[in-house]
Amino acid sequence: MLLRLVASVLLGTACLTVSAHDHDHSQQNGEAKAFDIQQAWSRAMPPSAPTGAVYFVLKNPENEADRLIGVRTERAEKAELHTHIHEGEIMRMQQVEAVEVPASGQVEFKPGGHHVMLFKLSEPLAAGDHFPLTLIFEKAGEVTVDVSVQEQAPQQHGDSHMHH
Ligand SMILES: [Cu+2]
Repeated sequence: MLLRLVASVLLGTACLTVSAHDHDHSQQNGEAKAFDIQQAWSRAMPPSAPTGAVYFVLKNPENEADRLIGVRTERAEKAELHTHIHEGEIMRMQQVEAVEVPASGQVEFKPGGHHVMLFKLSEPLAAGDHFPLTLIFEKAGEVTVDVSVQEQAPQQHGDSHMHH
């Protein structure tokens, strides 16, 4: 079961990489375009939980790779970029310094993969809440998104990988 999850996460990444290159946005102007951050959500947690996780989809409109190098939010004392790595059949979380977003590509932050980890929450993450999260990119600078706290992952268009 665990192996199946790992396999589907890897496949998911491969699919995204391929589909990102299907679109040919031949932009000629040199103006900076805003980073597109979609479906920012955080899983609702019991009031006793000291930590939380935030997920989203990063879409890079530029013909140049960028890197997400930091995060911060008023909702938590500390926010870190995390990913999951597998050691044999075990998956565990690890902090990463940066996450590369390919030129005209996208990176999905989702359960079992990349996520933003929140430590020392100022308030519990209750379903229906919203809070701002600022993402810091090496080239694009800072982008603040509204995170929606919900019980379930948002429905993703065309996502056929279901996890239980
Ligand atoms: Cu984590």
